[in-house]
Amino acid sequence: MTDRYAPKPEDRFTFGLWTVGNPGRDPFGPSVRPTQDPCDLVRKLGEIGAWGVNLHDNDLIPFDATASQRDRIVSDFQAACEESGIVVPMATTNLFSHPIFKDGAFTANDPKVRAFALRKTMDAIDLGIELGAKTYVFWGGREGTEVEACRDPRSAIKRIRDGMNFLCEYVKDQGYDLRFALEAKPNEPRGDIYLPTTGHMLHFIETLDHSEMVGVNPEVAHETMAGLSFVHGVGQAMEAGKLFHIDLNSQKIGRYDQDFRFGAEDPKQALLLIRLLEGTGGGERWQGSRHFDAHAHRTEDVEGVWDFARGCMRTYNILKERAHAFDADPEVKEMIAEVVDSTIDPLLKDYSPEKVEALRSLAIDPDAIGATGLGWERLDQLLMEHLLGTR
Ligand code: DIG
Ligand code: MN
Ligand code: MN
Repeated sequence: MTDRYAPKPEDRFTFGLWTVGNPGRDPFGPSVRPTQDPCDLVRKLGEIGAWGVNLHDNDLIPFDATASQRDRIVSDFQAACEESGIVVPMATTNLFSHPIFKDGAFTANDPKVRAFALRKTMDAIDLGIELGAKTYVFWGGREGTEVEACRDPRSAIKRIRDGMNFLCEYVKDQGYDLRFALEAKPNEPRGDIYLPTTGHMLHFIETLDHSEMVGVNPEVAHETMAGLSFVHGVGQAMEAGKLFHIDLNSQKIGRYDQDFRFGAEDPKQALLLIRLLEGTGGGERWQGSRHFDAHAHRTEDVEGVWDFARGCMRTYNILKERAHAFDADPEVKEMIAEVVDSTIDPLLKDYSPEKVEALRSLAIDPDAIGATGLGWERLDQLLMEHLLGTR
């Protein structure tokens, strides 16, 4: 019997090489799993039903590889992707591992570091294009401070803007079909990271020379670390037409960046997010990759990593079924139907002096309205019943 939750290509599930290849190292202990060959990872991703794989430049190409080594690695990787039916929708640059970036990449005080970051990113963009990527992520993991006096935060923002404007021009000059997606995180590995939330990124994007080619890559764990609603952040990005990519995982609030298996800690929030992405509650289905930027616990061996990967995709599809059922529920539809008032609605936008008069003459009884219950407790219980499979 076919498993209705099994991943299909049209689900567009993707994983980073760094996720399923995570060796289980953490700040308090060494790797617990062997380093995996990227081509083996791709073949296994194909086996378990993933659609695509994403990568940082150095997930595939060693930092000190020669040009000929690079070309052979790329050729072997492309062959593995081809034979596995795996695409590469997104690429990004590792601007956080090598010690040169220990005080930032685009924001570093040393112009030589900023120059090196630009050069490395251009090379990594070229690699992403060669592999077929259409989205390029920027996560500024080292763009931040512990010692705040080391640089003016205004200088840091200006340096990031200069770097983004330069790289947008590079992409346009090369004729690449590529969009940028900026990923926010409030802290870790730096004490404080610049542009810490998706909201900060959405504003920053509007200050760029080519803002039309730049969007956001919100991550569940990162917005949650900042104490924010991920659903609201994604909703704002979608409403602005700027949800260019998404990093799915799960997170307990008030912890380090846990990057747990999707839905593991927060199935209700995951269900509410899936309603947005799948459009069950309104709007179109979002067409981007369902990218899992997550990794297995350090307790796991290699087989446990693939249990983790299967779990990410399966949980998504189970919750997708619950989301469809919830938004098809007649009682839910009635409770959340848009309230339309043909007299008042036109008065609420598109100012005119006549509308001022009309608003002031409306008969509104604030006490009567204030005394009316909304019924959201019942609605939230219906969500829980669908989530728990009892309705
Ligand atoms: C961490 O959340 C970051 C890096 O793993 C990568 O640069 C980006 C792409 O998903 N997410
Ligand atoms: Mn991420
Ligand atoms: Mn993370």
